[in-house]
Amino acid sequence: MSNELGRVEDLPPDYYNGLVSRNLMPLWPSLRAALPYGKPARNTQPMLWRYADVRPELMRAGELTPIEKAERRVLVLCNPGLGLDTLRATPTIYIGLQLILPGETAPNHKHTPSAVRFVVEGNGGYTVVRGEKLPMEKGDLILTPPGLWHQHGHEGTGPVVWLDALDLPVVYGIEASYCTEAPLQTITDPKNANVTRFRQGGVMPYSRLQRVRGDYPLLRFPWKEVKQTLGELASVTAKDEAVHLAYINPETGQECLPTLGFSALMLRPGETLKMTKRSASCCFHVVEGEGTALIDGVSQKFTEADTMAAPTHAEITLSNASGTTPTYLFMVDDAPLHRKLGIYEEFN
Ligand code: 1HN
Repeated sequence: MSNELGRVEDLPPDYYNGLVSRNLMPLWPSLRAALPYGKPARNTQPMLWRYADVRPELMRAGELTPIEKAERRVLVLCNPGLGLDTLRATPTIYIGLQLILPGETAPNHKHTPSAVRFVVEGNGGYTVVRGEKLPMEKGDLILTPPGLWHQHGHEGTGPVVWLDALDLPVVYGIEASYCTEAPLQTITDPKNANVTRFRQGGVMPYSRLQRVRGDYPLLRFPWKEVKQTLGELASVTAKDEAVHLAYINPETGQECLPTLGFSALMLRPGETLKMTKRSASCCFHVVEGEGTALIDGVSQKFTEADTMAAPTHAEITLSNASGTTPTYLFMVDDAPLHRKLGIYEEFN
């Protein structure tokens, strides 16, 4: 493989300018940048956003900007390596922290990007998705898949904050991002019915058997149940294996959204976990506990409600700071997109 491909400067200026005037470009001066050898070029920086830093700014947004002026009151976690104005935590993952105050409603809309909410703090928040009211308790994962109507509300006291994760960078990048607004939904399904129907792994309503609709049957994943399952999984997991649960579509057994994958990790007391190196980029959100993340040589201490980002092909080691209590992390990655593109890889 030649390291000395021709440069733009090697071409006669009139030839190069003539190409440009015809909207043409020679490939060879850009080939190595477009297709680096051995490993992709990455601009994404290993990042940590401390909730202690973000929370006061979010509360200030609550004072400065009424919900009517925001639709969604969100501060976006932007990776400086990717440019702040592109609203990306990683090349494919948008992460924001959203605040809703008591009595507020965020209008009903649907859009082409896939979204999830992961509840960070507060009580009384809810999201209505596809006519069903989904309670939002700390640690719950709520899906708002592409094309499903969703609106938010808050019936409690005190602020409610959740983390939004979207594949917006991907959908925007392919010029397919748009939304539609409509009046608030009428609630047509009993509260939490999706969780009741699909709560027990291995069984589901018989009527779904012959007609798997591929329509996102389960929309809410209560943290209480995920945490309990992690504890039980730990009791049958070898010391050198990760205690790691994937959030799935119970009808298909596959990831629950098309492009982004969601999972929960338990770091046992005293555990240091070297993650399998993968092609996918990812973000971590600390549900409970504290520890250290070493991402591509950058070490950062994390505590509850902090959020981290890691580039593609990253070396990641996570350590629990406690020798007595578990640390729990929620993880978002773009592995489903990598798999669909046929480029998903694991190394080591
Ligand atoms: C969105 O629909 C929500 O529904 C939050 O809460 C953040 C960021 C970009 C595009 C759509 C929401 C969003 C979003």
